[in-house]
Amino acid sequence: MEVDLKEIVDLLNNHNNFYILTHLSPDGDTLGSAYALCLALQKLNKNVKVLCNDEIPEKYSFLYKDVKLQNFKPEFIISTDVADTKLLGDKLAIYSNKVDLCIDHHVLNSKFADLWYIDPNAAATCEIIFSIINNLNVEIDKDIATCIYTGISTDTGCFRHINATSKSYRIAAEMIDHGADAFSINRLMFDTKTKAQLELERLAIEKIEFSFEGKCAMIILTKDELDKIGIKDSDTNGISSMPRGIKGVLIGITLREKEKNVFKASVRTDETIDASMICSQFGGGGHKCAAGFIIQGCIFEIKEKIQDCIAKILGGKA
Ligand SMILES: [Mn+2]
Repeated sequence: MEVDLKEIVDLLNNHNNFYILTHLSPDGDTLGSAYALCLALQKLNKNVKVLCNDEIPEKYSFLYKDVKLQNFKPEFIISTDVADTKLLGDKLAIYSNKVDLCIDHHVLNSKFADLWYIDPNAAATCEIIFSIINNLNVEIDKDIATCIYTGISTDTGCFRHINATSKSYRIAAEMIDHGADAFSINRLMFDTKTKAQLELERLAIEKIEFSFEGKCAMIILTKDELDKIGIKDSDTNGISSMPRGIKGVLIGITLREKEKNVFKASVRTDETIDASMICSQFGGGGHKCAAGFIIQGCIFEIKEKIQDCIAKILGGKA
């Protein structure tokens, strides 16, 4: 059942022990949302714990440095920025049918929870969390502001993606007023890379393939190649936007082999093409210009399937 902000506030006020679930391969928005809400609820003297299937990459550690670690039995389970139970991962799968409230901004949210609040117009789930915290009458301090700013900035690609609205900027500006250090956050999120990430970029440039008269660019990276660089999977997200950034490219795709014959695809598109529609045909989803899916099989067949799908959109032959 759909709920509004007022109902969410009542639910939060009327419970005391919360788990907040985040999605696989956690990003700034799922973590920023979860920890902002966690900090706000802890200010109201509630017990809160944030859970993630995967180890949280070191670069996000500033988000939770002041979160209190508490042990308790959950009575109310929330998910933030999770579009489907598949994205909870194996370890959190036990909560799949136990989520009480889902807070999200993905258009194709599968409405798996008992209650949900989904706003596809929000650039980041953190924008929704901002409204919730305001309605809870919790004062936004530096730590909460840092979490909310990080989620909005990362989900908008530092305010450059099509989803960034004047509201995104306004909330971000307010977070800066509350102490969020925009310079340091953005430097860490966008302008800091490891040597392994640089090696990955070098490899990605070498392996880029163009098709459909330069309108499609695809990068396929095998597990062997990624292992050779010694890069952690959580550090590979940065290259997803690379193919789409090339002049004339309308659809950019990166395929990374996570385990033998299992590929994670990231699709980035021009605003005239719906990336989430492409990905939904392969059982995935996401946003209009940025989406993804997981696909299993021989890489040549996978490539062919993807190209057939793209041929329908761009017309012509690969
Ligand atoms: Mn998000």
